[in-house]
Amino acid sequence: MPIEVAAEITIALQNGRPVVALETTLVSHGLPWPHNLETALRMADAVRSEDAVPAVIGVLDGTLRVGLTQPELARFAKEQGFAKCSLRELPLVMANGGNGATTVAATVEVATRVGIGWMASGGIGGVHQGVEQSDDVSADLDAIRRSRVVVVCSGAKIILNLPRTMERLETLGIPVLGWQTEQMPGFYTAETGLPVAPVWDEGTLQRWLSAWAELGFGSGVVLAAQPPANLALSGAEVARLVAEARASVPEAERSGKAATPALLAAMARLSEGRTVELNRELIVANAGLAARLARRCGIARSARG
Ligand code: PSU
Ligand code: MN
Repeated sequence: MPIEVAAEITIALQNGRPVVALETTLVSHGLPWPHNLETALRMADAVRSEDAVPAVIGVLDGTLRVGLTQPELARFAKEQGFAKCSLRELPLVMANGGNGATTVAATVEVATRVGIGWMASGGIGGVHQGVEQSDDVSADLDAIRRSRVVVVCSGAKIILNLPRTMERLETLGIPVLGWQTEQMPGFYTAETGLPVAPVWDEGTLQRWLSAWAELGFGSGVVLAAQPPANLALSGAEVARLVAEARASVPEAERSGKAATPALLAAMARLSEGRTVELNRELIVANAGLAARLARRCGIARSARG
């Protein structure tokens, strides 16, 4: 396999220890320097503090790597020219000997290949606003459907068309569970008004995951947790911010690969950094939660099919 897996991760997987995959797009394209590096390191620490092993994924000098070291992560944070790699960009960057950051889509696919069953992110991609014209739907959704990964996140990114994103998840047969919430979290807010199946405790989650694995329908799972309450925005605040961000971004950057980074950057600017702080904290919290749940509720990979 053209994937280089760090020895620590291979050993952890062999011994049935919990491993949590982490993406690098939020490092290279999602957060500004130096918050991006600090957040990536805190994510990895949050996983380790729950006695699990972090598996940061990305392409470095043409090699697809699972388990990047601290100095390597610093390159993703600092250097220019790291491509945003969804599935189809991966082989191109590898063939060119280049550098690439993985999106949720690429991360869950690679995780599935190497037998990692959990991943943490901020917000997943989904159906974009203006989809009627652009047809822009993130590859994250279809990749999660094909994967065998539980994606712990704060729902889908608030810049998206969230009702349509929920419909698409339903169409794809991807289970969406609300971790201790009955409302789908919306990245920077807990208030989207969209209903989601709640799971209140670890025992229920463990039984749910076992049943899902036994049924063998073969899809990943979205486990959505609320953003930290002390920093989260109200539904009204976030709606205003998204509208302002969309108005401030040139038409050409409202869809396509540039859309997500451009809109997140606009929201950061307009909120004077508040969304950056929130983004950082929710990512770190999700990493810790994924690690804890992987340890307590994870089931043997063989059972996952
Ligand atoms: N969540 C964040 N910041 C990000 C992303 C998610 O908090 O930068 C990234 C993820 O890598 C996700 C990608 O897979 O945005 C989705 O991009 P697109 O909408 O172009 O598919
Ligand atoms: Mn897109």
